[in-house]
Amino acid sequence: MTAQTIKSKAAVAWAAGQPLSMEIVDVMPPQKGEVRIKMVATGVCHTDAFTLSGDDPEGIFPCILGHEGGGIVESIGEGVTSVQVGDHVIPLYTPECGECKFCKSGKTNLCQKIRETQGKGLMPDGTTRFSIDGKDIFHYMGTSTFSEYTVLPEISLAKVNPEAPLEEVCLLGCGVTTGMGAVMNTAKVEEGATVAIFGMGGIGLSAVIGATMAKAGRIIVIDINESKFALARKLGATDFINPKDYDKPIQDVIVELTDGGVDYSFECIGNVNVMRSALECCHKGWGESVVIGVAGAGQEISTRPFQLVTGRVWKGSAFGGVKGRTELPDYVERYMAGEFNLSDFITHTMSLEQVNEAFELMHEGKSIRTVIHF
Ligand code: NAD
Ligand code: AHE
Ligand code: ZN
Ligand code: ZN
Repeated sequence: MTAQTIKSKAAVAWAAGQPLSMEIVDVMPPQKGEVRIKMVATGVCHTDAFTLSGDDPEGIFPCILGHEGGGIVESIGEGVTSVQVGDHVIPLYTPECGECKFCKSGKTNLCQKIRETQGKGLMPDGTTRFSIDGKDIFHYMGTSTFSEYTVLPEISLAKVNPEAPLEEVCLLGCGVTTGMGAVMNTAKVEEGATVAIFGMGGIGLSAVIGATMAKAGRIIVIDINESKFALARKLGATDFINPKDYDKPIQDVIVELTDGGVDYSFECIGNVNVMRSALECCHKGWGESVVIGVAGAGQEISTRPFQLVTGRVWKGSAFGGVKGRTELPDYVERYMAGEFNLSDFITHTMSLEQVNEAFELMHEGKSIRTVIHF
């Protein structure tokens, strides 16, 4: 049967800086190469709040935010072969077409096949599938998971084990994969290494899991909110630093504590000053710092070039360097095999109607992840 336009409950961001508004939106059927999914659950990531704040140069309104979801295929468009109705899927804000220069390079997960239209809040054909009373509503990160139904390109879906609880593995759609992947794929932390992780939100805590799995010797975590340290300790962190306890740059504290600096550091906050500290706490000659946090429009990082001349390396990581279609299903399998836990991260669950509360909890530092159940 040909799919029809359906009505869907969605949290719409009408403008930057305003709370999301519950609306009934029209969701068009999936077009050629597209898939419509019914959302089961979605996490709320700091990046959703970042874009809503107006700091994202690519923020475009009105839109439907959300990019950390898990859902079930409801209908498929012409030519779709890799998923079928009923499949369990995780939406990918970093797609994997397998045929672009980036996918074929073997050097990056940053598929560029649809990056231009995705950044403009549009499907690959340059139009949107969401509307209210005929007015277009834009997509977000190609995913828009704060909607009961959403449409994505086929290349933006990872098909996962149907036995995996989507209410938990949705976190692999962004936060947990990002932190673990940055440690294991981007930095390739080795056994015995000393690691510093700045920011103990969902991303930083996932980096702690990655570092523990990599058998890092020392895992130093840094946060200004000490309530985050208990979970970090449970996940394997060994040293805990609150920068507010010191009256000198935190990089100096870490260099003293580690006989010259750490082997690897990760910035999981989005603060350009902390990015500098993260680089400068690295060991001379070999220390590597990975930027994960997303900084606002117009912000820039700086350091003395001498820091790089003397062997420190500054890198970045998006979605943990993970190729979504070919590699994410295995993260789900590893979760199913008990290699890591996701429920520790889920401090709150709520309905879509309560999504603004999820943002408040995040801003107050009271949540790690809120998961919205549909
Ligand atoms: P979060 O808000 O849950 O956590 C941030 C943590 O940083 C909090 O615990 C907070 O107390 C701490 N913090 C804030 N300022 C600090 C400071 N000056 N010093 C030390 N700690 C400080 O956020 P999250 O969801 O974990 O996301 C973290 C960052 O990662 C955000 O910038 C987000 O946009 C970004 N992100 C990037 C990717 C990627 O692919 N690169 C993916 C997901 C999220
Ligand atoms: N749109 C912003 C940058 C936002 C950004 O860096 N996004 C990360 C994912 S954050 C997920 O929580 C990312 O993957 N970036 C790679 C990409 O291609 O967008 C800006 O500054 O314009
Ligand atoms: Zn995210
Ligand atoms: Zn590609």
